[in-house]
Amino acid sequence: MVLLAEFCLPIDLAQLRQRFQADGVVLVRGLLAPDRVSEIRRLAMDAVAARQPPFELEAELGYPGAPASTAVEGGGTIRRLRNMAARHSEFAAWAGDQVLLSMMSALLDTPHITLTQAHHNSLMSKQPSFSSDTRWHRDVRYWRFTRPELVSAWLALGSETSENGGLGFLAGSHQVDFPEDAYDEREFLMGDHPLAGPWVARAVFPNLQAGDVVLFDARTFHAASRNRTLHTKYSLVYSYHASSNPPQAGSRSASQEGLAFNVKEVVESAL
Ligand SMILES: O=C(O)CCC(=O)C(=O)O
Repeated sequence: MVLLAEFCLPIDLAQLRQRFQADGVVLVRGLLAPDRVSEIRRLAMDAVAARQPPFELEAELGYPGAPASTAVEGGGTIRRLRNMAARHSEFAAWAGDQVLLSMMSALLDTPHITLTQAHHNSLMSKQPSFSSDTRWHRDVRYWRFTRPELVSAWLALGSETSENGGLGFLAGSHQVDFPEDAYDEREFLMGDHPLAGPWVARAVFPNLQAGDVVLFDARTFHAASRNRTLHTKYSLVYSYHASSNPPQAGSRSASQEGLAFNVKEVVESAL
């Protein structure tokens, strides 16, 4: 069975970088302390319940399992809240967490990194009854940066499994170019394509606990099913890029200014 490379505190950044370069995905266990995770989860649940914009509805995206339109039962189900880092100091603190930023800096190979606000800066709320299946895709399919080099940090705010729609990954797929006919009309990778099939057969769906973080390259294929439990799954996902890798002018990726960090300064001020 294929497993993701796992790390725990204190992180060996050289090892982390080596495994990340090879697999395009690594798992860090227990990165965020339980009290901070609980507070983020509480605030996130309040924000979903209060339907604070901006957000995206399941029905707007229309993935398999989503309500057919916003007018039918469940049509108002929120899939994700956007612009999380700007919503509350707790969310901002996680975006600027010095351990997280140190890892990002090692993976992106620069102390000057930027958190996008145009894409994954989201609270994913996968709700029972009306959530959907997200088929195999890589995030750079939708994003337009000078180079396709971004890293996402997926923070579990509770338990994540295949049952409640936890993410699965194709480790090593960040280095693979599949032919055009391996994708369907919505640009999802088709698991029954002869070149994609062997990759999908080796998919890894890690079980996560609150405070675990998956770091994955924006080129790494990932997927998730709908939530088949009775409880909403909450996850907070942020994506970072080197500040020297700006979004392409005029693209959606450039629609909002990112939040820039100098990781050396962040680490020094935490000492
Ligand atoms: O939670 C999911 O269904 C998948 C989320 C995801 O992969 C994405 O938004 O890019």
